[in-house]
Amino acid sequence: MDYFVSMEMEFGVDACGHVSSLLGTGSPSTEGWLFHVHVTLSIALSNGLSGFLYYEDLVSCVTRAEAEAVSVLVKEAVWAFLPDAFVTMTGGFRRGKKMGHDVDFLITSPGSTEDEEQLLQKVMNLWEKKGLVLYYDLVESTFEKLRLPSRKVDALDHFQKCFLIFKLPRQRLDSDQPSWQEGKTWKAIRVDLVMCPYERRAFALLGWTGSRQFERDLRRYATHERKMILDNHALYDKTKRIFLKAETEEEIFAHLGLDYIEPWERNA
Ligand code: TTP
Repeated sequence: MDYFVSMEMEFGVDACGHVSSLLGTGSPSTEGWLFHVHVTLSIALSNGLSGFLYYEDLVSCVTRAEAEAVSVLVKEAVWAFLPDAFVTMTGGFRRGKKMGHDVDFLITSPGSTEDEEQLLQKVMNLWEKKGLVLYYDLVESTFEKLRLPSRKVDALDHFQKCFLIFKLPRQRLDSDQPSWQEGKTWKAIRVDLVMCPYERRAFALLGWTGSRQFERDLRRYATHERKMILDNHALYDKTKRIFLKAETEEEIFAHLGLDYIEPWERNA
C-alpha cells in the first residue's frame, strides 16, 4: 500500500479509494496491476479528480453492447491503415462477461513491421480529428525476440500499447443503456489497445484474455509441473532450452500437456 500512501501525499487525494472504484478488481500487491493503477490514476489526476469530468462514466461498468460498439469503431480505424490486421476483443468480454471496467483489444498483422509500429499513433490521430478520444497514453514497445519469458507470474509485457479514454457517441448504440445519464450524447470508456508481433499472437491472446488469477495459476503450473516458463510473449522449455512455437492458444495448452480450456472457462 506504500504506493497509494505516496500518491496520497503527492496529490492529496484518497488514491486507493478512487482507483478501486475505477478499477473494481485486482490485488494491489502485483506489479502489473500497479502499472494499470498508475495509468488509471494518471488519467484521473491529469483531468483533476475533484471535478473529474468522466468519473461517473468510468465508475459505471461497461456493458457488452457498449464494448461491441467500441469494437466496431476500433476495427474501422485499424483497417483504414492496416487492412490485413486481426483485431480481437480480449479481457473479461472474451471470457463471456456481460460487464467490464474497460475494453481490451489485441491487434496483430502478418504485414510489414514498419506499418505496425505507426498504427496506434495513426489511430489516435484519426480519433482526435473525429473527436473520439478524450485522453491517451501511448507506451512504446520494449519487446526483444530473444528475451527469455519472465519468471514473475505478474510481470508486465513489452508490447506497444495505448491506454485511452474513448468517447463513445450514443448514436453508435442500438438500444438505451441503463448507465447513461439523461440527455448525454456520449460516454467515456476506458480502452486498452495492444499491438503484438504476428508470431507472438497466441501468447499475447492467452495473456490478455485473463483472468489474472487464471494466468497466474497457468504460469505456476508451467513452472512447477512442466519446467517451462510462460508469459505474454513466449513459452520456454527449460529442460530442452528451446522456445516452443504456437500459432493458437490450443497449441500452447498442448505444449503444457493440458486439455484446451475455453475462454469462458477461465473466469477463475
Ligand atoms: P483487465 O482488462 O484489467 O481485466 P478484465 O478484462 O479481466 O476484467 P474487468 O475489465 O472486468 O476489470 O485485463 C485483462 C487481462 O489482461 C488480465 O487477465 C491481465 C491481462 N493484462 C496483461 O497481460 N497486461 C497488462 O498490462 C494488463 C493491464 C492486463
